[in-house]
Amino acid sequence: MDGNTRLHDTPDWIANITIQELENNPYPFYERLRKEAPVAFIPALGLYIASTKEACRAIAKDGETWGGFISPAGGRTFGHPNVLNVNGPEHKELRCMVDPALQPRAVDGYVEDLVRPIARRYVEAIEDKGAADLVATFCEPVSVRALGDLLGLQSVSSDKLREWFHKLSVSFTNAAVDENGDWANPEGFKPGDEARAEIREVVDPLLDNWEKNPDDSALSHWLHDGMPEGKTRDRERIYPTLFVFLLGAMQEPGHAMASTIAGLWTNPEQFERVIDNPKQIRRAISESLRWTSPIWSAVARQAKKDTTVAGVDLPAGSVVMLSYGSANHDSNDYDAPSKFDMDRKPVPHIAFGAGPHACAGTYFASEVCRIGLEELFETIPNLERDETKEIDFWGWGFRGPKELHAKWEV
Ligand code: V55
Repeated sequence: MDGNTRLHDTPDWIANITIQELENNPYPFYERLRKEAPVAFIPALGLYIASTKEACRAIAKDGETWGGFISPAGGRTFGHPNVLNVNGPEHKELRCMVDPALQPRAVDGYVEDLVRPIARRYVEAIEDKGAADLVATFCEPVSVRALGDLLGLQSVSSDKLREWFHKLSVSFTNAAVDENGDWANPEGFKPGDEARAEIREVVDPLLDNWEKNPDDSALSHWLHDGMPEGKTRDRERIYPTLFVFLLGAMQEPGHAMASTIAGLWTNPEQFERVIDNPKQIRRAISESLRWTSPIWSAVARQAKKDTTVAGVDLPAGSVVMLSYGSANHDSNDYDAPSKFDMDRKPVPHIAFGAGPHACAGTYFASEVCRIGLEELFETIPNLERDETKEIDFWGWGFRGPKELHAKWEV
């Protein structure tokens, strides 16, 4: 690590924070950060964190000063170049590769036919059971199957896709460094290494086929779009971004659906209203993304030049993590931010980021959640929380309920 730590007088409460504490419950620490140190150097991470809405938004939107950057553990997990950590023409090329299938107009053309049958299939599998963990039986399977089928991974089972995002996530969030800046848990990257090797084994033959026989799947387009006649995109330019997708884009719509249900369970009147009026599902999802942002603290930026944010001087090269889950609890923007309240004043959240690296899947993910929850609530309108089981939210990089136990009369 560089000498960053020495430039800063880090108070004990910041110096002693551990990633485990943040993963269990990041909110108390961040509440203090927002008040006392909106941009703070965190020795356990070897980088800065921005925690307020204002600081996160200012950094994310200023593509002149700030380049997309991936956390060291993220870079170790995905490899280079991936869409999160390139800028300028290289970023443009990768966004031109991933964006077409995710444009709202394109999504509107296929999303009903893609997602509704998937959601129906998974809800039918639990409908007669009277009880289920909705994370494992519904939210995650719908999330991975929707994107899996869009990409062209129909031959990969939902359980395998869930295993992949889980392993990549373990590796991505293995962010702790020791006092020398070396990995605190090098073996924590093994699950990601395993997943990457298996993904390549499974996807290489699919790419072989799409090279000769292009079809409508998104991955076939990733190979062919924007390439000169007779050429396909080099796989080494595809895989790192595919790993990004197979983690966040697979996992987060599931987190969002689960958090929406959990949020509604904290507010029975609003839950009932949403069940009775499915049009309100969109608003419930939007409030849930603010309330428990699925990508809680997983993106970063690097300063291209010396700059100052929230009164903190940041030399060129400084890396700042944007903790959107904290920004979305900023009391400057939201009254009682820890309350789920879909009737609150609609101040836009920043769960999908902002600026040049704003989420490519904003619309697709929201539609997957909407259709999934429409099918679930329509088929099981008497869905209730199983009060005998705790709801444990977990995660700092990515956050959502680990399990969600529901019951209903059959
Ligand atoms: C991010 C997104 C990802 C991912 C890791 O925005 C980090 C941050 C869309 O996937 O896999």
